[in-house]
Amino acid sequence: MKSLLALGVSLLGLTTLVSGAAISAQPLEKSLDLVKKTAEPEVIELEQRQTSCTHGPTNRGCWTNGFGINTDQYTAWPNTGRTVSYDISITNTTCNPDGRTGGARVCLLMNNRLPGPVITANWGDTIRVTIRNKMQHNGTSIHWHGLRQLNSVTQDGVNGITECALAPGDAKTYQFQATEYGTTWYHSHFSGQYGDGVIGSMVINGPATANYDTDLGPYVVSDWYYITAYQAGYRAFNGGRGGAPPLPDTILINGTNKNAAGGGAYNRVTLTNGKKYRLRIINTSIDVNMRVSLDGHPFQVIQHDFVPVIPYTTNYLQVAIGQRYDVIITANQSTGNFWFRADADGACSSRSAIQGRSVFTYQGTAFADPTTSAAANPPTTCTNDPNVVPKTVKNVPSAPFAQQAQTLPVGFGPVNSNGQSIVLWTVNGTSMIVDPGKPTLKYVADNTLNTIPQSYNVVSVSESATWTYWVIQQAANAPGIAHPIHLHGHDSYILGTGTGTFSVAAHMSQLKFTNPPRRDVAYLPGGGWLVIAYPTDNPGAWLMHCHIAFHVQMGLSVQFLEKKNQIPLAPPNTEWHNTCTNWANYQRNRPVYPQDDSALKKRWPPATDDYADRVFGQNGV
Ligand SMILES: *[C@@H]1O[C@H](CO)[C@@H](O)[C@H](O)[C@H]1NC(C)=O
Ligand SMILES: *[C@@H]1O[C@H](CO)[C@@H](O)[C@H](O)[C@H]1NC(C)=O
Ligand SMILES: *[C@@H]1O[C@H](CO)[C@@H](O)[C@H](O)[C@H]1NC(C)=O
Ligand SMILES: *[C@@H]1O[C@H](CO)[C@@H](O)[C@H](O)[C@H]1NC(C)=O
Ligand SMILES: *[C@@H]1O[C@H](CO)[C@@H](O)[C@H](O)[C@H]1NC(C)=O
Ligand SMILES: *[C@@H]1O[C@H](CO)[C@@H](O)[C@H](O)[C@H]1NC(C)=O
Ligand SMILES: [Cu+2]
Repeated sequence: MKSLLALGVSLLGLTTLVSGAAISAQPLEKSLDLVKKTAEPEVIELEQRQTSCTHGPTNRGCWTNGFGINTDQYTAWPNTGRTVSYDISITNTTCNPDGRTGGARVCLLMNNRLPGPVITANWGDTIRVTIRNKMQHNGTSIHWHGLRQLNSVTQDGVNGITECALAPGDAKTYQFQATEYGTTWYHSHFSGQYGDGVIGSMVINGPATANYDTDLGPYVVSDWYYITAYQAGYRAFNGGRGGAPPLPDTILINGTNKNAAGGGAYNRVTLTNGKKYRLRIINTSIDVNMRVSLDGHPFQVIQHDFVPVIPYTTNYLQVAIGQRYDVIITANQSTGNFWFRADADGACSSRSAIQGRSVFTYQGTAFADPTTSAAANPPTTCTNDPNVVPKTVKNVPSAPFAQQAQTLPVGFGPVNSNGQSIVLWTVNGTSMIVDPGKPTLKYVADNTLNTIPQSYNVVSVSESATWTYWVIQQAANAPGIAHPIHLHGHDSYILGTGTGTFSVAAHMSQLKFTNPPRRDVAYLPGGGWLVIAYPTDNPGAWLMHCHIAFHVQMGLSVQFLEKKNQIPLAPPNTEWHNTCTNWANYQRNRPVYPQDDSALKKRWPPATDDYADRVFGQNGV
């Protein structure tokens, strides 16, 4: 790389230079027309602004002055000064997305839509969303999946960790900057609520690693149950009526599908010959990992999660819950109807044979059910795409690994809960249970972290280390299920995965420290290990959990406490504190439903079977 001075770039106005390994937490000033790049934490380079380029179909790599596909999103972003605002109400209503004969069921929807509204912003914009809890009997909190929330942990939306749940009737305005670009979703983090419909997609426009003509927008692929997520969640608990989670009934694509009896409708997309389309695939399932393909049209992958990648082509994508793939489809055929397929992925322990279908039709062709076939050789193992190369090269120091890496075993088995032995998921021996009315950040604010319950499963990240390294290990007693592990506050640098038990002696040489894949959801293979790293540059309490909703309800979570003395807390007497007062008042009025899971379990099992019948009774299951 050329040096800054050789490029003749003025340093005037440059107030924040990153020094040492700590990556700057300060957004650049608006007047600062420079892009900072951190190839190695120790090396800071500055690139000249890209002046003569206009973002468009043939020039997707550039964005705006000084910012493009070569910008390191972790350290630089445009400060647009623009705010996009949304007002979203969550209501308790009914819906029947695949028109099944049994009729509608209870759904919890955002602005009465499934999925909820698409939030659209440009890279660097401020996103402001007012969330109104208009449900009668549930709290809520909304998480902006994958957004780093750099120095804004109070906006991460995890009740019991970063905020108090919003009581029925309460509202909160979340505000944060889109420091990264790409595709994501937002969803409730209150118990299993998102599975009943409290999800929406988010598009943050920015540069891309390959050109395309048209952005088709988000394509939300999700499993769906004819019972509610709470009913399914109840059955998933050992001691419930079954043991294993129930199977979903169908897969919805952008909120719709046909049902087995032929009712309902397929989602439809129209293509024009000769054009290239960007499709933003998002898996918002609660239980099912998906295998996604479009007959006759390979996918060119340009980005996964918020990480742009060197483009590569594949017929099939394995999409874990919470993961996103931005792909380009080339409409190289002149006529026809083609199946888009989203099937439960047997290779990733998804046991159901359910299928999601939608139809891509060429302009000029009459719409009909396609007769096309899927590509040969679907993947047979569940992987993290080890060959994916992030566009922005980021290397992880390997020297501290052996000494600093710590192991977090993921277990399944009896734990003692209120004197009873019940079967739950654990991380390092603890099944997480938090109190939605007493978040970790409250303990931080009150300086009472020494009294935080063990069930909060707080793990401290070293204050002095610039990188932190974690071995997530399936414990010997764990069933051979792959878990999509989601980290808040950071992208995981995926150093490696494997089967058996990880050891430095046996596996160090297999780890990838040079530009490893990065993303915010990574598979922990069944009977194996996942090794991740991340830079300790974002003070906060960051949840890391399995994104299978039943597993998070059953405690498969840990929280990393990072730089606890530098966490930006909400000032006194602000909305953040009011929501806690409102939640406490709601609890005093004896809510209809007691907390019976991680909140993300206080009381288990339900006192009597009546409780279960009350829950199950409501939809005539
Ligand atoms: C939604 O409404 C149903 C009755 O239609 C009720 O049983 C249930 O408790 C309500 N759920 C929430 C979260 O308000
Ligand atoms: C949320 O509401 C559902 C009914 O819609 C109920 O089954 C569940 O127990 C409620 N959970 C809490 C913690 O309020
Ligand atoms: C999916 O639905 C959203 C609206 O909810 C729309 O903006 C988007 O374009 C749709 N995706 C496709 C690929 O049609
Ligand atoms: C969504 O993720 C779940 C769990 O990781 C997976 O089982 C399912 O196959 C995925 N669905 C799609 C359409 O990718
Ligand atoms: C379109 O492209 C795909 C993948 O490159 C190829 O398999 C197919 O034969 C092409 N179809 C036509 C009509 O050219
Ligand atoms: C895991 O639990 C053990 C036993 O309680 C404890 O000594 C260890 O510090 C924990 N590991 C981490 C990373 O917190
Ligand atoms: Cu899991």
